[in-house]
Amino acid sequence: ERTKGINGLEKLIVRDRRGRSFEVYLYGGHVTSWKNEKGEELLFLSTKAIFKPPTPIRGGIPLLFPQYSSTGPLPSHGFVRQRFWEIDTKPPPLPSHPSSAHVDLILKSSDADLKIWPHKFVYRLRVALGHGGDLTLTSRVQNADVKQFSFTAGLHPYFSISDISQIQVEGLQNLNYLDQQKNRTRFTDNAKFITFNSQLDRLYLRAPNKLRIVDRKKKKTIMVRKEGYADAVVWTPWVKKVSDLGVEDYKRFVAVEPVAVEKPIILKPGQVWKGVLQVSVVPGA
Ligand code: TA6
Repeated sequence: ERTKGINGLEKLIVRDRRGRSFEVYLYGGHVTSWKNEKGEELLFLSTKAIFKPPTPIRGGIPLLFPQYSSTGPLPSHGFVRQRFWEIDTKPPPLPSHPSSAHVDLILKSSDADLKIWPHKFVYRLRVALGHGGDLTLTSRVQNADVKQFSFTAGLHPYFSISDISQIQVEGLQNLNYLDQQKNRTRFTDNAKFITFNSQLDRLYLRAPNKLRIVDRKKKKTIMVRKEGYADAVVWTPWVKKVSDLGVEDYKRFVAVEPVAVEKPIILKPGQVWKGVLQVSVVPGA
C-alpha cells in the first residue's frame, strides 16, 4: 500500500497474511515501523523525529552510505538517508531470502550527488518479512561507473526496548573496538556482555555475524544477524542532548548496527556488493 505519511511524505505499508507489517518512507528508503502479528512495534521512532527533508529521520532504520558516521569528508553517515528513493519495479532476483511480503527500492546517484561523491552507483534495497516473522534488509550496491570506488556503509537500527538499563548486548566479548567518544582509540572488550549506565558509542571490529539484545524486563531477545558487514556499532546517547530526541527517549532504544568501516568495500565497475541485516524477536531472556 502506497500512502501519505507524516508531512505528506510518501510511505509504503507492507503486510503479510499473518498480520505482521512494516512501513518504509521513500524519503531515505527509511524503515520507520516493524510490527509483529500482535501489532507490537519492534522499532523505535523518536517522539521528536523531524520528517522534513533534508533532516534524516531519527529512529527506525537509517541507511548509511557511502560513508559511515564522520569518518570522511561527507555529511555524517553519507547522504542516501536524505534522498528520495523510488520503487524498483525490476529488481534482480534474490533467491536466498524467501519472504512472505517484500518491497524493493532503488536509488541512483544524481548529478548533485556526483558533485560531493564522484562515483556513479545504484543502490537497491529489499525490505522483507520472512516466514519466521523476521525482518530482512538486503542492500545491493552496484558500481555504475567506469572506475573502481570504495565506500563504508551500514544500517543504523533503533531497536525498541523496555528500558536501556534493563538490557544487555551479547556476542562482542574479547573483540577490539574503537571508542567513538575517545577519538576512536582502540580498546579490547573483555566483558561477557554489555550493559548500559552511561553514554556508549563503540565500533567493534570484525564482529561475529550473530548478536543478541537481551531484554530482561520484557523477557525477550532481539536476534541480530548480519552478512557482508564486518563490523558492528553499539550506541546509546544516554542523557546526552540530541535535538530531535525526546528527553526520556534514550531509555527506549538501543542501536546495534551492522557496518563495514575498518576495511572499506571496494567495487570494480559493474560489480555488486551485498549486505544483509536480519532481525527477529524471540521470547525469553
Ligand atoms: O553509529 C553511531 C553514531 O555514529 C553515533 O556516533 C551517533 O552520532 C549516531 O550514530 C547518530 O548519528 P546521526 O548523524 O544520525 O545524529
